[in-house]
Amino acid sequence: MSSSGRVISGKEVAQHNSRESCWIIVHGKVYDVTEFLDDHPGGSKIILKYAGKDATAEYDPIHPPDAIKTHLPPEKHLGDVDPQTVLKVEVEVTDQEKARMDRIANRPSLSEILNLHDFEAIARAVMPEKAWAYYSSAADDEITNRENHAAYHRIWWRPRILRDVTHVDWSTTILGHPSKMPLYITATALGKLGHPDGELNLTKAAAKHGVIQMIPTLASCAFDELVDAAQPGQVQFLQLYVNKDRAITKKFVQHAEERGIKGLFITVDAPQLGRREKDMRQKFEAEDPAEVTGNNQENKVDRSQGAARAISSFIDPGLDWKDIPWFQSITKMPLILKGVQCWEDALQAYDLGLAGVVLSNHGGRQLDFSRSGIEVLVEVVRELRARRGLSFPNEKFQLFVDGGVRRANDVLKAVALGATAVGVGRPFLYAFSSYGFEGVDHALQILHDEFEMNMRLLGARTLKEVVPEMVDASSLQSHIVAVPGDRLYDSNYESMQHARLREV
Ligand code: PPY
Repeated sequence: MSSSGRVISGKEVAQHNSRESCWIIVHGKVYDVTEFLDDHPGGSKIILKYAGKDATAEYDPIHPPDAIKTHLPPEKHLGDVDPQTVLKVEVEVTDQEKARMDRIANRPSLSEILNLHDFEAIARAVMPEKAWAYYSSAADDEITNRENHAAYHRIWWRPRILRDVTHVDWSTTILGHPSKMPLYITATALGKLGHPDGELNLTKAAAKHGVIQMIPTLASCAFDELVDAAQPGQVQFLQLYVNKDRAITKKFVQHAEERGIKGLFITVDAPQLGRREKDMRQKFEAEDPAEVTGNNQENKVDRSQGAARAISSFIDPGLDWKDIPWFQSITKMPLILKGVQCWEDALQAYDLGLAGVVLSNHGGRQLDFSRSGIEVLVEVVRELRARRGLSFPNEKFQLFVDGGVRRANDVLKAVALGATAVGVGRPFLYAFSSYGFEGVDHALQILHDEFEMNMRLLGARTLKEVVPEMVDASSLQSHIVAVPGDRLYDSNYESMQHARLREV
């Protein structure tokens, strides 16, 4: 792509280190970003920090690999840098960073990690603060985020006894494709914030355990890299953020179909990004203190920008039901709406001939006080049965749930209530952020073991025997019942913080 194929010395690049002339190096290529500075969704300041230098390490986790190629005209691609001559960016290792390195060295061995909560506790201790803030943050007061998990506490089992459970099998099919468990790895953005291999960790672990990975639009790894890394026959889905420029979306969707993606999950709950204050505060506190004093409020700091908001401007808030036929005209992949939150919308999706819906509130990251997916599931099953005579799980119109799942026990409750499968997101992020591929591998093994035990204790030999009669969900819609607290979950929950006085 470099316009000239020219080799440029690091010394020459280093001279272009100002707002007037700003060159940066990413993956050995030199780019002139001077005219792009004010258009950068993350602000100009961060680019200027790397002006004249190699920005690869900062760039990688938060940009899709082809972002520069897409956004910078070819004439701004100046050529290749001579690797011998690149100035190393001196990164000061703070005491805080040293302490984090110590914590990484002192991680427990994987054999001491007994459940998915454990990964979260370790991830919180070892991840860079910004990355932790981005992954863990949720909307407003994070009520929905916590409710997603708490809702499972209002469902209790009615197990059956004296059934021969020597052999138990919790495998299933999702959109017609085999899955070893009734769960899939749902889409979560910016995997390289947590680990240098990003979403590749998930691709590899999904292959090993026979589960399906949903590739996110905003993966840190390139889409093709994730597809190329799949084993022959490995099934992958794609999550789609719809671009304001429909030509871009069309190209992406059709490319995905050509590459063998087996289901398109269109995100419908994020016309605007939710307000994730943990993420926002991180960014805010990382700014130059001189600019955020009470005396200098000329809005030099854009307080609205967490990591996520910075890159969300391409998403189309104009997406509408009337776009659905267009999607149906550009692809034969099954279409699923991800982020449905009431039966009326689920019914409309069914009537339009879609393949299913994900009952989800985006991990509590969008509208606070949205109900949990598992609560919405009950009303969707009830109304679609009453109005269209459907029974669930249903091959033709599949219901998925995500949010708050930490144990196979949670997953099986959703299956009993009619879900085909459940999406799990953050726990896998925490698993690879703390232990890379082996972490995700271990997380899936834990879930495997939990499924085996729970199936036996429930008296269910296959998922067909995990039926509505096996659960008491009569309190699910009541938001005030007292149940024992989940200490593991609660102790991982990091309270939001108020704004703080400056240190004097
Ligand atoms: C999220 O953060 O909740 C996402 O879905 C990913 C994302 C990241 C950045 C912009 C928009 C969405």
